[in-house]
Amino acid sequence: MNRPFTDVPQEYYNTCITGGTLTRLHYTSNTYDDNNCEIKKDALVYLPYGYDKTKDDYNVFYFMHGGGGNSDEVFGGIEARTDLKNVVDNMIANGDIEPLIIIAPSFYYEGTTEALTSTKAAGALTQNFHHEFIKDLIPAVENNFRVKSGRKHRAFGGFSMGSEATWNIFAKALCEVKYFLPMSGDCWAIELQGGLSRPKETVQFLINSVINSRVAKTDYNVFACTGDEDIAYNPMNSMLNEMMLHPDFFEFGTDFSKSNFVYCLAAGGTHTYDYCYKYCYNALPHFFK
Ligand code: FER
Repeated sequence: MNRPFTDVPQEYYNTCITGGTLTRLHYTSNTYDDNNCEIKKDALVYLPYGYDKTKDDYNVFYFMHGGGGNSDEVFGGIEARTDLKNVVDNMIANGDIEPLIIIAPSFYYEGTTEALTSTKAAGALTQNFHHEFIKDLIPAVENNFRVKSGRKHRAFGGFSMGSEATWNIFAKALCEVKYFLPMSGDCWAIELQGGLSRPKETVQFLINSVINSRVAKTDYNVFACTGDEDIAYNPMNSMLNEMMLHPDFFEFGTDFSKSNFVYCLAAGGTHTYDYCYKYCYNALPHFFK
């Protein structure tokens, strides 16, 4: 029942003549912890080709980086030094997806120290990110860009620790987001790599979150990706296998026509952004339908 993984066509890595632009969004947030400290945050923003010429409102994909990263990481800064922008530009140009806005925020903030090197400490930040997402980031995006409002126009995805952040947004902000793209990372709500060590409790935590949010099974879609040579393969695969035992909440299929959950496994896929961008190529055409 896994969805076959498709590689990105080689020409999608080339510069696209109808490319979008990157800009930066600055906003104010809070640590939302005992320090209750105001913090300055920023996100890198991808605006599709033609954004300045249309009056259209767009769907939004929130894309979280992995451990040790920052808001520049997934696009390679405003200069677009990674492959992501070319891949998305070409997907839009070829009609694989509708033009969309991509927001690359960060779960770190200035003053972050040990969480930059400790994944356990980073996990505390990914599990706190929903406060900032709901209270500050979504409003800042909606105040500054022409985006469609409402959960069916929002997707959240991320790589590695950004995948952990994605499971947390699924658990804590399901009322704000319909589409999820966890890539190469399990949910650490119970403990570090709990998808492997405590799959039953981890999945029960996610089920309880769905029940508490009162969102119907037909109203959330998860496209989970990893590779069989990825360091996150065992934790994520163990967790997804446990999820398959709960079709009342997670019904696996090869697309979202009759199911709400897709597991896309790349043979030879490693724990790298190269594969992460390929997962975006596989997933994004299934969102915002
Ligand atoms: C995982 C394996 C590795 C995972 C995260 C990592 C959230 C992160 C590794 C790193 O940042 O070095 O299953 O899930």
